[in-house]
Amino acid sequence: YKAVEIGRWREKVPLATLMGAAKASPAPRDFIGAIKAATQRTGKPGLIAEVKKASPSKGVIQPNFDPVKIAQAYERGGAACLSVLTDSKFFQGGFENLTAIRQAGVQCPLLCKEFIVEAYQVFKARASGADAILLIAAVLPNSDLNYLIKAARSVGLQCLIEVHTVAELERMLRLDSLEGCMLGINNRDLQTFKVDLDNTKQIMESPAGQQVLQRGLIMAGESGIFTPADVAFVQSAGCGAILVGESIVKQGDPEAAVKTLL
Ligand code: IGP
Repeated sequence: YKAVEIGRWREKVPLATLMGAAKASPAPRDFIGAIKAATQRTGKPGLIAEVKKASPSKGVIQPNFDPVKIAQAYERGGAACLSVLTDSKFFQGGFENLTAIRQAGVQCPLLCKEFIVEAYQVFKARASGADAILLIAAVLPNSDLNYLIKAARSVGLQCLIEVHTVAELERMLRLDSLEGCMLGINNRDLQTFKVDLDNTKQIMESPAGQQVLQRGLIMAGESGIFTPADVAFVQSAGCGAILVGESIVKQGDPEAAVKTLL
């Protein structure tokens, strides 16, 4: 995260123009509601399927990357929501993928997967067709999080707030308001890139993890989920959602790959 160049997304479009475009774009869809509905239907964690071409740890995962085709296949397979990587520097993604997927008529709510540190990116996400944004606890103090959550709410976006440790989760539970927010535990250590699903279990067993469930907040298990056994593991830990990229992107048939996790 240290490598994130603050401000590199500042483009020629003035903030006021972008805010106008964000407010004028079609009404956002209920991301968290779609996850809850999927769980009611299947009894399993709602799947957020990630449209991902490459990653810093694995390099190019999907050489013949067609974001719209992958998104449509995920939707046909029964994904509740999609996550679209817009970060170009580390993940070879783009905001144009978000727009293209939305314009192709995909109905699943869309998460903008970006390293968001300022409100400009929040409005850019909404203007590009996102229904929710990712906020990463490790890179943001609570004052910034409170501000970015408010900016998101002002244009109807929901937030997925990502943590990696119990201490971060405790800090998130002290935010002004988690209205319109869900949480996620990233099982990948972003310093070492090591994945350990046990991280989800340990955090959910902590008092902060129990508070998440008592407050009726949805927790997503993120990263390193490959098999139905992995899904069952994070579900038994208390996750109501899963965020999966690599294991379903890598398959020749993403629609079938999604079905194996539902
Ligand atoms: C998906 P995986 O191991 O299934 O491809 O992981 C997702 O969790 C991962 O891409 C991710 C991520 C992030 C990417 C989680 N948090 C923050 C970029 C930024």
